[in-house]
Amino acid sequence: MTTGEVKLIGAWASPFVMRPRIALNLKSVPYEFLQETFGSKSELLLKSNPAHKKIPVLLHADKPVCESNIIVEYIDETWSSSGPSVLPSHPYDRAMARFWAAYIDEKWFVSLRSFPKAQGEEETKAALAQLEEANAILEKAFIDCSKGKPFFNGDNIGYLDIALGCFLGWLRVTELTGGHKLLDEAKTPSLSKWAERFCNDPAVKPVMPETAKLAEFAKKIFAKPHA
Ligand SMILES: N[C@@H](CCC(=O)N[C@@H](CS)C(=O)NCC(=O)O)C(=O)O
Repeated sequence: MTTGEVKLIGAWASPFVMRPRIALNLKSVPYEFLQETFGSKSELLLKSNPAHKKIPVLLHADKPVCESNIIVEYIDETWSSSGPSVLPSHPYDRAMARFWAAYIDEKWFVSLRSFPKAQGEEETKAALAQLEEANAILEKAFIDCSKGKPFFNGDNIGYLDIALGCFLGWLRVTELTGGHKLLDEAKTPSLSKWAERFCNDPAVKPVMPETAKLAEFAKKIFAKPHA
């Protein structure tokens, strides 16, 4: 195992921060969790990620690595001999995992985020339809990638499981506050069962926020004018 002190700049409620936390758990890498305070940015964060000024940032022997999916890849490569592989071993499967991870951030998450912003019946219906379409696309991606196994990555959770699963806490909060089922077992049965398995994984459970706690936090941050 590569030595060097590992620190993670982040925040408990951030889905993007969950990604490296899960990867570090999978690889059994101990780390110091440096939590940012909501609404302000520490000097260390600004210095470590001057391009985006966003969390997460991994500090490995004081060298920063930014962008959650890039950090997950870095963790997989750096601690390659420890724990299961996070990225698939075949180049085609790796390309597919990266493709779908980009789809999740650029399309699926954008649809999820637009749901609470929708105003009135028409907009809510349109947002719901958009998210349902993205869910159906991911249901098919799950069937293709998992090849009958429990996770996108096969027998163990991996890159794509982490890329999507990190949003499940916020998805539940959005369901709770919006009063709509957003991951429907009748419409996306494989994805719904996968979500349950993912949340119960020992690498995920300790970092997945409780829905009630996250909902309370959401109330606080979205009540602020510029949240
Ligand atoms: N693409 C980035 C997104 C990171 C991100 O949006 N982080 C949020 C917290 S969940 C953040 O730092 N927001 C502060 C800001 O936008 O200034 C990644 O994957 O790491």
